[in-house]
Amino acid sequence: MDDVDTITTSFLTQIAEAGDTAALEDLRVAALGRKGAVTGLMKTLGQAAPEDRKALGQRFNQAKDKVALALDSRRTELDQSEMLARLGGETIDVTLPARPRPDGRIHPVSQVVEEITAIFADMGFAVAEGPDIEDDFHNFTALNIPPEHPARQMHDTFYLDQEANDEKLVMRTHTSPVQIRHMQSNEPPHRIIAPGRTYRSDSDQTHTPMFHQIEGLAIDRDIHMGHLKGCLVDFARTIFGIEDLPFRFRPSHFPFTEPSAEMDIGCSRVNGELRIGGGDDWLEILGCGMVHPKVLKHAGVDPDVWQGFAFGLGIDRIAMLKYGIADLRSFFDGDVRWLRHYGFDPLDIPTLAAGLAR
Ligand code: 2U9
Repeated sequence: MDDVDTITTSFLTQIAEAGDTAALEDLRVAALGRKGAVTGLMKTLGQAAPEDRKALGQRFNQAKDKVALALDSRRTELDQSEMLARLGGETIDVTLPARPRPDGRIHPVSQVVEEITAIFADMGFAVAEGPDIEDDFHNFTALNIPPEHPARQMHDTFYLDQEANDEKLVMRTHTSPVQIRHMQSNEPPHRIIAPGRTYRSDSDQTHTPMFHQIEGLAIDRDIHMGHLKGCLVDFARTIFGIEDLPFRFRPSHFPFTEPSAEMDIGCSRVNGELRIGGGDDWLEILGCGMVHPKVLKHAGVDPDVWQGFAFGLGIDRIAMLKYGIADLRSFFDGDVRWLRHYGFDPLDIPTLAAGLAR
């Protein structure tokens, strides 16, 4: 036996006897590693006579392949027996209680959307949605806010570079375009609410560039201010959980409604702390009115046959009032500690039957 056979046989024996995968790895390094014995054989080729090199090279390669194959098959055997040993030794106690998992919390804005949606759903309103990026017509003109109307400046609009019909696209400044689109593609009567994100270039303790609104629309042949008042008073009393909540409607002006009003609820301010309910103070919570005939016409609805009311309110403001959160900007900081404190149990789904006030 020459060197090649001796080295090969020795490794094959040791590999067959290797007791675990760690010992096998040591053998692999000792044989095929950079400084291994089989690798070392290859390095001697340069010193052999040129006419012997081809045959020697073939023998070395065969030796290397044999050792590599033996390593592979022994590894498969050892892996399998190590796994069987582990499985035999391990037990799972299925009677152990599950480890508690931290559950997520519902953001106050989402909670209030759910609550408001539940209230209006019980009155027969469906939820409608639309795009956050709008064209000039749906955000302004259809709502009786023509170009150069001062209300356009008041909206602090974010304009995009892209255009449609030679007008810059905008981030919607209110959810009103959702109602326009709904009327354009559905036949009256309409009873919808449109909750969603809205955008205005404004930022302080009570304004953020993105905020949330819910608007509502009820259109039928004979809807009047009495229906508006009934729905909105019922809404305010349910959302704040106060059955005899005082309210008043003040005349106002919006381009899209005529007549227009703002609704206040009774409150008191004790040592700077706001309390909703009785008292001698008033707090504005929403704007509303009868939809302007021009708006109906723009949306393809005949104002001689159909009429109705609309309203709009800021969701974030309602959440701040209802849950005593002072700074609107904290809503959108994404701080999980804040969410753990102000957030809601995901399993606590609001319904009117369950009573909304907690
Ligand atoms: C259509 C027709 C009329 C929606 C309305 C208001 C009054 C209103 C503000 C409340 C607080 C916006 O978030 S806020 O700043 N909104 O006062 N919104 S009436 O009127 C509509 C909407 C759609 C087709």
